[in-house]
Amino acid sequence: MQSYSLTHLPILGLDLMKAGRINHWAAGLAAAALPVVAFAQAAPEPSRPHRWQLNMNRGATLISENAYDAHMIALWICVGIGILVFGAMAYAMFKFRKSRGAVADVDFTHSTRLEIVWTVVPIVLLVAMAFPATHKLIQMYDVRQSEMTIKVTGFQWLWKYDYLGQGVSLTSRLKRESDHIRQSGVVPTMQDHPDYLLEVDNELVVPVDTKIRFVVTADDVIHAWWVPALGWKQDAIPGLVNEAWASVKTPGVYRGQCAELCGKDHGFMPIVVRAVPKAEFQQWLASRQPAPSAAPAPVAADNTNAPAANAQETPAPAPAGAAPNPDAATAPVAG
Ligand SMILES: [Cu+2]
Repeated sequence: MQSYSLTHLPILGLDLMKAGRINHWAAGLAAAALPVVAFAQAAPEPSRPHRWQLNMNRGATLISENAYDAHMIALWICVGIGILVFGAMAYAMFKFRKSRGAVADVDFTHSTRLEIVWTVVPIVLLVAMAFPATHKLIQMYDVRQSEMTIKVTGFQWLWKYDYLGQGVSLTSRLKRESDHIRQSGVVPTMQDHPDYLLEVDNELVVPVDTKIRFVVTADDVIHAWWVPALGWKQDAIPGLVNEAWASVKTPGVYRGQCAELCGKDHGFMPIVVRAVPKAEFQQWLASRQPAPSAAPAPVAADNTNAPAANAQETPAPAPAGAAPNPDAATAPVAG
């Protein structure tokens, strides 16, 4: 019998539930400490967290950088306010302490001048922060002039990606290796499996420096498509199409997860985005596309026409309403 809870945080490299299952405090603590060690040694991925990292990542898109900048502006304003307020308190407590003969002013009621100051200053600060924040929010939702569109569909418990207008579709689900590890009872180490629960069979390949519009929906329950390095999280809701966009600046691998509790395998539907140079992307896309219509009798125009080497990697799109993948349905029972 498998339970699920928010203690599944594989994005942090921790599967606390699995650690708890072996009923051993020391092993649990070791499992929690290992990711920290391993992150420092693992191969560089642009958005991979590193040891003692305190701040958020800058991410790989304009939107994520906007979010980072807004966060830093607010942070430094807060630091300034903190220094002023705690400085004034410390000064007052030291300067006007009782041992130096200070006497409390019991007649003081209010100061109009001070009240104006502490009303106007926060207003100015809020307005000063609201202008750039609004500008960035508007930019975030502006999908005009997109160069391509990818449709993301959430299923229990995998993702389907359609490169709209390109004739390319693929499904992307937790890599079998991660599945086997989690069902074997073995506690995976970050040295052996640095991307445990964050690897998929088919990665979402995208070109860099290309404005990509994502339309996000779901087939069964509400999921959410979230890759932190892209700077946004979008709900995937059956019957609704949400949208967002990304233009990845740096080639690399960016990992994410479903971010909406969507059932017992919610913690096991990772997302892997591989951003590659444009030329490489065109090559990849061509290799996935249906064979060119040299033959005058095209049969079904789907990816079953793709070259055999790739057809093997591309599972058939999950039919709506049916269990999307027999493995997905049976795997957890075994565990
Ligand atoms: Cu989900």
